[in-house]
Amino acid sequence: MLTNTPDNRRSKLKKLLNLKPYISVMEASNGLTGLIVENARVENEKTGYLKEFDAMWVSSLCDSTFKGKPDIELVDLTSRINTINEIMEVTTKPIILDGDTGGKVEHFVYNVRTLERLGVSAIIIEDKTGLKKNSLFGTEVEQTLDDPNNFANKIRAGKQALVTRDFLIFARLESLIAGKGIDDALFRAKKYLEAGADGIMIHSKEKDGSEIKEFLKLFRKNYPNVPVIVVPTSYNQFTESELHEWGANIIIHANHLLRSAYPAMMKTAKTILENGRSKEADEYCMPIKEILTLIPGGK
Ligand code: SPV
Ligand code: MG
Repeated sequence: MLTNTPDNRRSKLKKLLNLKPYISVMEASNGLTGLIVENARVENEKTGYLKEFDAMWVSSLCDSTFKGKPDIELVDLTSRINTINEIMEVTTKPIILDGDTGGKVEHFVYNVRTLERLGVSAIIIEDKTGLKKNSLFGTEVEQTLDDPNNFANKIRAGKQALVTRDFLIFARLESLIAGKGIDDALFRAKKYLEAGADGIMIHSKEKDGSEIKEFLKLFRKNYPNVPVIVVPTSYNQFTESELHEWGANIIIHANHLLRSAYPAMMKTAKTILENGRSKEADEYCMPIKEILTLIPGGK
């Protein structure tokens, strides 16, 4: 039986940030992937230390893609909350929501309170405006940055609307994604932190990680203790501990369950089509007995 209240769950992220040098976060997009993030555990052969994920990332890319929709803020908050509730029903780890641009400030102040009440621990909003396009397109598509003062006001209003001290609002800097450079990102980070952001996320699609490393070096000179999130999808040759040495303390693996599930499912579908039966696909599938008992309580 899960014993978790919204208060209890919400406060877990802040506690973890105080306890651990860095935290490892994994995409969860529905009940089943939530269970994977909740339960996956590996043992270090030398130390015997068990490693598991600390928290869950409810990605806009993955939540949209699992619904067969593009990542353009088309899946509305009601639907995103259904996903969150589905995950919350069966798991206990803290949840960080990808809040896209956060929408209109007049809506944002309501939405943060709804999320806070549900027991979500944090929202990350990005400083873009207009029709949001996924950051990993970089400058291949139009990426318009919001006016820094507008975005700072959104953060300030969001923080003022909250009831508890446990719900965190992170400002996601899209300067590098939009090709505006490190100085622009540093300038904006200062503004957003002054407006009350609890931390920042710095994003990049460059493969060598050098602009992230440089940003963190400069940022940490002035802000040694502010939580900093990175999403090393493009520069995933670096380990969590290396990224932590650079200055990051929340590392999000943003889409890897979706990206591993899709090719596996397509392969099975094509194998059945090619053979007119499912026998040849057996080797790609878990035994039926195992799936029946994967979720306890079904028997
Ligand atoms: C997401 O997972 O939806 C994100 C991260 O926003 S990224 O796709 O890298 O922009
Ligand atoms: Mg997103």
